[in-house]
Amino acid sequence: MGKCLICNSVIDPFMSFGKMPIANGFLTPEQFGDEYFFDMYVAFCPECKMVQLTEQPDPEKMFHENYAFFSSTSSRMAIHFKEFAEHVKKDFLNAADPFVVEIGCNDGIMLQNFAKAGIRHLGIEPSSNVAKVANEKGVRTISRFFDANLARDIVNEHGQADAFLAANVMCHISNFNSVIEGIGILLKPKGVVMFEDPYLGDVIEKTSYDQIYDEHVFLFSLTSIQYAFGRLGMELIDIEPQSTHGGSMRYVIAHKGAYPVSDKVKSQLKKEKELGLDNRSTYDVFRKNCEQSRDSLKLLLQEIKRQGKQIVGYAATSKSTTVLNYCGINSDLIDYISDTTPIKQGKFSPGMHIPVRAYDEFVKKYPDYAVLLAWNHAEEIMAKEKKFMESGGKWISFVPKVQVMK
Ligand code: DWN
Ligand code: SAH
Repeated sequence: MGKCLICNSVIDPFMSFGKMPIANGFLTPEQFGDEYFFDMYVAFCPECKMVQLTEQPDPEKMFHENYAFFSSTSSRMAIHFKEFAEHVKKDFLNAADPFVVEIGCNDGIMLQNFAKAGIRHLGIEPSSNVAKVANEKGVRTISRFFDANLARDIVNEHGQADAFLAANVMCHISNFNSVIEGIGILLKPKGVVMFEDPYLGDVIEKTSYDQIYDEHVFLFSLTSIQYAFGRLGMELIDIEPQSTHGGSMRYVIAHKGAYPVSDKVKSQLKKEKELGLDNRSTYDVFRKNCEQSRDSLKLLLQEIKRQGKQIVGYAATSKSTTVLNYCGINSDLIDYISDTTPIKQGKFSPGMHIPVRAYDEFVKKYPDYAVLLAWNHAEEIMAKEKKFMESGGKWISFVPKVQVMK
């Protein structure tokens, strides 16, 4: 039993993933002995319907000067954020000398588009190594955690914002009420908030349980977002569903009464009811689906290994930390994980300690099978790995179901 991070109601976990390490905590053998683990329980709040972890490691343990995820590792995501920025510029920045704030701007993948256009902007990025890359690109970035106090400082120094943007970060922040309060302070009366995160509806439909890990303290739906912002004087006015990261939802929010509410909000809220996102029993079914997925993935890998074939992992994603640890997949089954991020290479995966190797190794000698740990980037990866498939290599996927891909 714990308390809901949004409305303080009593919440009861519907599922445990067991002990989990820091998802992006790639480590060296000397560090194996004091690796940090926490109990990963997931709960559904019967009052405000927010799906959440009951325990999250301290933010400083996850986001720091050695943060291992660099947004610009995906060229498809660079295009996505360019389009996002174009949309904001065209439809929401009509004021003279507009000001754009983005939290979790990482290496500047989105804000670079505003910087290049000479638009006044500010990135808030606590992981100082990725913030440094953003600054080097000409993206003005400060290395702080966003909350209501920081919002006041920003208003004092720069004035209020026309647009508040965030991608794959709002769901990372456990003091969410302080973030909403901060947005209320920071945003001009007619300003807009646009943020996107993996969508709970997709996670439930696809059994993509790997979207749950330390950084992802919340899985949002329209129902829970409407509640969380509504209680602090703001309003969900529109949505823009996205195909990125396996199915995401972009929420458009403003001060209450500033804009009309789109019909899309109403019809998606109705869909959420039909999907049962407001109902505890949905999460009991989800847990059973996760258990089934876990058992069949492990069986499939064991069977392939028995045939004497080589299996590697493709992309040392944060999500893979959940899959590998929950399923108990270690280097007996997966020889190594190929990844393009220099800071991860030569290290070992969190918890299961599978070696992470440079992408060159994968290309030099293609394995028999590759587990598609970045299934959310399947399109981008399939397009560049034609030779692997021509050499007879096969993909193993586990979302939306466990299978050897044809
Ligand atoms: O929410 C988050 C999302 C946006 O990014 C963060 N909490 C952390 C991170 O999650 P992830 O690590 O699961 O993200 P991706 O984008 O699914 O995976 C990135 C990793 O995959 C990087 O280590 C690079 C690697 N990769 C690769 O080796 N080859 C990625 C692609 C596209 C490739 O072709
Ligand atoms: N927006 C990027 C990065 C997502 S990863 C993308 O979509 O690819 C999440 C990022 O949020 C990390 O870079 C992390 O350092 C940052 N972050 C975590 N907590 C934060 C907070 N309280 N305020 C601002 N950024 C935060």
